[in-house]
Amino acid sequence: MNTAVLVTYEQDDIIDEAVALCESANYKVKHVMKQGFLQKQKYGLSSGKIEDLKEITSRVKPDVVVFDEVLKPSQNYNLASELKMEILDREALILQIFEKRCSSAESKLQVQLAQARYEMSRARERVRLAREGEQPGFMGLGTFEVDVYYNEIKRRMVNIKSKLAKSGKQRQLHRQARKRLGFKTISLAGYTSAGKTTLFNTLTGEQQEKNDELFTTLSTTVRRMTINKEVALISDTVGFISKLPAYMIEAFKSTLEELLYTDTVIVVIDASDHFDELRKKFKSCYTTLNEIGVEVDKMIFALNKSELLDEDEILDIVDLLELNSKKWIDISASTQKNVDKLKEIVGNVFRNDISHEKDEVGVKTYEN
Ligand SMILES: Nc1nc2c(ncn2[C@@H]2O[C@H](COP(=O)(O)OP(=O)(O)O)[C@@H](O)[C@H]2O)c(=O)[nH]1
Ligand SMILES: [Mg+2]
Repeated sequence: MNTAVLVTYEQDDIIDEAVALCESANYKVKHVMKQGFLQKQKYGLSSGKIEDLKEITSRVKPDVVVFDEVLKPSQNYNLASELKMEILDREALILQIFEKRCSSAESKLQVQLAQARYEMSRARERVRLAREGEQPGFMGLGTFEVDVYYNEIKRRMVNIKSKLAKSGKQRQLHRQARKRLGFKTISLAGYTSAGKTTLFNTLTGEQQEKNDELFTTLSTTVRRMTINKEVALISDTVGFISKLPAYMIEAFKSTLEELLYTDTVIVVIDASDHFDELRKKFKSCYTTLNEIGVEVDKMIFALNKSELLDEDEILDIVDLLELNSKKWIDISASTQKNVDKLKEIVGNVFRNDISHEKDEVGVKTYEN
């Protein structure tokens, strides 16, 4: 794993998300610098803070600095020249996560398109700066070269779009290939920092050492576990991200396409979030899953971090999110609370025991 120094805001939930995003992109966060404001003209940070950051990076020696805001190319350039290292802004970080996790031909194209859009918006600023004569040699590019660069991205985008238009067929093939493995499959969905990876590790913990051929060929985000004494495959999907820019939504959705051919989706919810946040995240998650075509009967709603709440608070959340008619369970991925019950529910979905399951889950969770 590579290392990062993270520059982010002061609120806990924002910090948690930023750290989890870094981890999804394979960066271990070695230091977090918290700031009230990250949109200063020259560096994003104030000039005084640059000195602090320089001191930190020379001590920690990270591979990159992750800046949890969108940086203009000029700001990125200024920061990189001061710190003498690669700077990843929030959007570049998210694009790295998508790039790492796209599997089908179609989702690769969607991610390439988002990457091209990211570069395009930056190329535009370069063209503008070059034209205004402000920074003619900006980042080593002359006016002419900036135009060439801009046109090259444009051409690339047209090319990707035409490939995308033809890629519907491949999606189908990909889905069939997965099915042929012949195992039941579980996917984890939910917001970044809800606890998906922790749950993934909890659920697959016992199996980690067993390394037979077939399973080592699966990607690191797919592992085996046992449900009702049978092997099932579980995968940790790309998390939902707060403030995802509009141009990345299609790329994000395409990374979720495996949810369509999985047997059950565990929707991991951070039950310790404040009510407003909780409702907003749940709604966006649920709507998106519906939009991409995941059936509600396949979903199990796991209220995670529930060891931090009492029974009444949990029931309030169930009301708030209107989960009464759905399959839900309060769990804790870190203390293992109700993890066995969650596995039982998964087993029941596998058996297609849906109508019965709804009643049973309600009773079980109310009375324990
Ligand atoms: N209190 C509590 N914290 C948890 C629980 N599960 C995960 N976390 C913490 O939540 C943070 C995000 O977890 P992670 O699994 O990386 O979330 P992901 O982004 O959804 O994969 C980490 O600091 C975890 O230690 C839980 O059940 N209870
Ligand atoms: Mg994760």
